[in-house]
Amino acid sequence: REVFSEFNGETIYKLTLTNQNNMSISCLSFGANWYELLVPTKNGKQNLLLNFPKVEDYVETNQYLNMSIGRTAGRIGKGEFTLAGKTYHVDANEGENTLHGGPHGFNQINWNSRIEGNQIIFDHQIKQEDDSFPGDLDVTITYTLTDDNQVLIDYKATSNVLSLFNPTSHAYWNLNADDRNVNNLNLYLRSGEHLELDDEKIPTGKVVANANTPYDFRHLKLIGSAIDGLQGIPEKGIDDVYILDDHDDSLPDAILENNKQNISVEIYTERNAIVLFTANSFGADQPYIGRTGQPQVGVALEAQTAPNAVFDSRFGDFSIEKGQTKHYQTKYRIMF
Ligand code: G6D
Repeated sequence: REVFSEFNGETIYKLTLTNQNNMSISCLSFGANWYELLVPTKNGKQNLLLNFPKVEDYVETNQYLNMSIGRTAGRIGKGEFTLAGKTYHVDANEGENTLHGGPHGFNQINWNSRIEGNQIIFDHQIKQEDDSFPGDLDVTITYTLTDDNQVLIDYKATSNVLSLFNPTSHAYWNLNADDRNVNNLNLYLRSGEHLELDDEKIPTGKVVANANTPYDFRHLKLIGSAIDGLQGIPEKGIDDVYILDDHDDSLPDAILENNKQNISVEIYTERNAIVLFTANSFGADQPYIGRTGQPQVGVALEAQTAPNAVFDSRFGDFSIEKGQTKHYQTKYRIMF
């Protein structure tokens, strides 16, 4: 553990693990952020994630770059939801809606941090008065690096009242050694349908089949070819909730691949959705280390419970009972 910087009167730490294959991961205590994933290549080391030089950049650009997200990933329309017959309102941070845990989510916290063996461990108790969600939630986020080149992110929480817990990682990937965006990378998603969203990106409750649309990634396909097929939509890119096919532990739910360099990442999750976000409006004003800000500078693949489960139990359940401990894990298998 080393000091990364001072920010708002607090010390931000950088924590690093290296495995026997010379692959390493680093995290920042601010936002329990996945700062870097370095793999050895012929020409030195290559970072497969986007990152910024300063904590201030993470706060100011508002992209949740590689942040831990909670208490709830995605959007809660009007910040309103009902649990056991009682209606709750949480703080809004995108118009009237609550995105990624609201204005005081996991991404704003400087977490307690330590290294134990091959794990980086963050913990924090987030209180109702901090983020307006019901009750106090004790959260532990653990990053494990194994000697077979897997990174496991484990989210564990215990609540003192009935509340919500739907965490994710907002890691942005780019597997290119050069300054290209991700349009030349192949993507696979084990998903036959995605959610219809309204103008504010709130799920309407309808699902749309991916087959025969640019959204179809059931076979490895260039991200750029999907984007080309979407030029008619204002955003010119993808920011959508993919519903995963029935869970199977042995199958990757997502694969991102740079087939020229033989680098790929497989993602395994027991959650029912992955949000695919292709960084559509990112620009040159954003100071990525070693990369030019541009549309599709990176791609986020956010494993989570579908965000509309909060209204509609057909899409799952991310409530957490009083006294209950919930546990979620996402596995990233890196090949290089
Ligand atoms: C998520 O789906 C959302 C995007 O709309 C948002 O812009 C991004 O996080 C920061 O992927």
